Amino acid sequence: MKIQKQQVLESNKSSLKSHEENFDFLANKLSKNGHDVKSIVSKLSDFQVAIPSWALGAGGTRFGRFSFYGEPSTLEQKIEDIGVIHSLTQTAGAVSLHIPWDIPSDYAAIKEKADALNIKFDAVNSNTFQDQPDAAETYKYGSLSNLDKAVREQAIQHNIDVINIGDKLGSKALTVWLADGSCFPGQNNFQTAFQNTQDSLIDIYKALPDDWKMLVEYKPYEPNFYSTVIQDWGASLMLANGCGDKAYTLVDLGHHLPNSNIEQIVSILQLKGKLGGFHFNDSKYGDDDLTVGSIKPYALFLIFNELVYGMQNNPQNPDLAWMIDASHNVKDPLEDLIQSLEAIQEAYAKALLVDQNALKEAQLAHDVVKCQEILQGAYRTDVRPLIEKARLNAGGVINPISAYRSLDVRGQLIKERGKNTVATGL
Ligand code: PSV
Ligand code: MN
Ligand code: MN
Repeated sequence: MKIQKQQVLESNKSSLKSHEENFDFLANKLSKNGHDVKSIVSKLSDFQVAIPSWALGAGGTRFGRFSFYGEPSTLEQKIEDIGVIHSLTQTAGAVSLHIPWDIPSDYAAIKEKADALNIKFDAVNSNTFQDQPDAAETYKYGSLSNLDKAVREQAIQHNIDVINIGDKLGSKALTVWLADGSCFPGQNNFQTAFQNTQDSLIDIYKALPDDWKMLVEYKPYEPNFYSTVIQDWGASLMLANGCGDKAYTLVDLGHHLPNSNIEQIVSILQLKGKLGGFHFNDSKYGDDDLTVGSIKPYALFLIFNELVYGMQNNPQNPDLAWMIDASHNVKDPLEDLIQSLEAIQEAYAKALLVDQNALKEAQLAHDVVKCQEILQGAYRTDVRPLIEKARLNAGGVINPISAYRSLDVRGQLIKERGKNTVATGL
């Protein structure tokens, strides 16, 4: 299934006029308030978010999994699905692979397919949270932190293999997320587990090409429920610093204890030049992996406000690897991803509307009410015409969900692939 240029043009026909009216009205208002609308729209067009290869099928829970049918079962098909989302939104120009789930059988063919769809290979993810069928050692009691040297060595080698696979595809970053930890007090020695993890990461880091980054993801619990070795940003930052300049912290929105101030975390990491990657999702309770912006859109906006500040003021921090890390149990995964992309663009656009100079002045004057007015003024703006314009300029559709439905993408996929279900999922 491939979306043709003609289909994009067709789909835009009926809503073009009302889009233009809405855009002109908003652009006029924003320009009068001193905003550079052209530059905001071009920033929105440039913003690209990686789609993880495991998010293209129904995820499921430990209680069950309900397929949407027509799901991709090969890497080629996963890339085709991202191609569909990217053609419509022009925001999903990258894929994040998980190894060993996505080892290409023919590298040249995969690269060609991705190139043709304008999709880049973003960070590659290693997997030491599952045992592989032919593996000599088990990760039941941890991987990079394991007390057993042979297990650590196997996990280190796996990460090095992932780097080599990513290198052949043009990836420039390795994301390490560990399930390592303990379920019961006394099960692990915290210090030994942390030190082993540091030493293992240093061994992996040594194999990192010069122009690569290592992204260290943290998570406070699950699948281990008493402790995790890399529990929070502090642990991640210590490990990254222990490796070197090319190692960074990765923030996943779902990987915090309730009420954590995530915007403050991203802000300080950027100040220190150590925020390397970002996983988007939303949650009510824990690592729920729900559609971005579906539960706490204002929190997302506040986070984006700090990210935008950092992108403008912290040259010491590198460009970030953006990825959606969500799971879909009751929605068509592709529709869910489109909604997530829309929510990301919305939060970004609103953050771009924050008048940073006025905010600084209000802060200097200790005018707390004004500070809030400035943030909420930006947040309350309906920025959808700006996002539509950004998509249109880049060759996408005005309304991706309605285009997806009127083109009957899922129906076509089921016709092509039948009742396939993805082989893997989290
Ligand atoms: C598990 O929580 C997880 O969702 C992490 O967020 C990783 O990024 C992802 O799996 C893939 O390993
Ligand atoms: Mn994640
Ligand atoms: Mn997660």
